[in-house]
Amino acid sequence: MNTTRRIIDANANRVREALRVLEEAARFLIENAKLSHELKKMRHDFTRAMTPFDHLLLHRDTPGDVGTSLTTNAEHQRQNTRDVVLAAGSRLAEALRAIEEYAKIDADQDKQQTKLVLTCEQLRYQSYDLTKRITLALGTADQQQWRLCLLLTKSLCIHHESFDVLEQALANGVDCVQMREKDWDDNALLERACALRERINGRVPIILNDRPDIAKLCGADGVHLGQTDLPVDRVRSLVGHDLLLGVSTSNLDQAKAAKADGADYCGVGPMFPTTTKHKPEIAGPNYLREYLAWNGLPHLAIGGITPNNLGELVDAGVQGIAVSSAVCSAKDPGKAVKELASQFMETAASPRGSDQ
Ligand code: TZP
Ligand code: MG
Repeated sequence: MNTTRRIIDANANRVREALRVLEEAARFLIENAKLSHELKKMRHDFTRAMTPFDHLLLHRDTPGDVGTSLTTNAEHQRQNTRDVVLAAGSRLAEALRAIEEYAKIDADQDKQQTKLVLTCEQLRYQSYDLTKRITLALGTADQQQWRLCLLLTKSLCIHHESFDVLEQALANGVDCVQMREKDWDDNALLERACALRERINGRVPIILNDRPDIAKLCGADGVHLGQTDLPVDRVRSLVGHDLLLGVSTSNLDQAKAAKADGADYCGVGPMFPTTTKHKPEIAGPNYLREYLAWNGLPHLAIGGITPNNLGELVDAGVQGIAVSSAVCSAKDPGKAVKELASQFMETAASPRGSDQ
């Protein structure tokens, strides 16, 4: 019947369009080769199943379609890339289901039709899973480029109580705090994280080093993972979009992998020798330059940064830094933050040497 064929043709177009939207997200937004490949394969599987029905084009009657002028406001509005992906994912599943249902009519008399029904059913299940994986890999919707992140470690605060260091840092321009405590008991970590979150009280985001569980339990804004911590994609599926996810990287391959797996920002370093963390190899400002040319995710340059060596990073175009000992162990943490901020904040938005 012509009407059924028109329905299948219209929905086949929806499937192809929606798959394209998802493929572009996997390829260009998250640069994830595996997801791109899976979507491409879905598109090919669908095309193959539809080939015997190519003649359906003859039943197309767009001017006579009463549905083309029916749009809703929701169709014209997307808040962010996640909304785009969710809308495409729903459209894909709906269109596959519509083909599946209408192709069932008289399918027992037509092998190709039965095959189309089964393929659409399989693709629909795949579409649920892929849409979820793409939205997760897109990360949180509010990725930010912070300027000055304080890595707060209690034992490094040798001249002042750590909350005094925190207050002085906040008063002088720190716009993000990462709690970094190694080898603490879990209950002590949680207690400290809760106390820190209470003290910060929403003034800036708080990120937990290493531990997504503690981050969730204390209501932190994010978690920061190293290369040997839990895998980024697994943590992303564990925490969904509730937590910002940062990843330490020392080369561009690691940064690209972090992005493909759902990271929101990268630590980029170490820039200089540091005693805070054992790092036999220094990535250095060259890696920062490479990272900035890639332009993939917000960054925090890290490792041995002090007011004395920050200039080289500013020259390279750095937009955000994370510091620990230069502030925690300073005699005057407020002054240290001010010295970092003064040479950096005014140029962070437009790198030195640029005339914008
Ligand atoms: N990751 C790379 S270097 C580093 C971390 C956590 C240490 C940063 O501390 P500091 O004292 O600013 O060098
Ligand atoms: Mg770690």
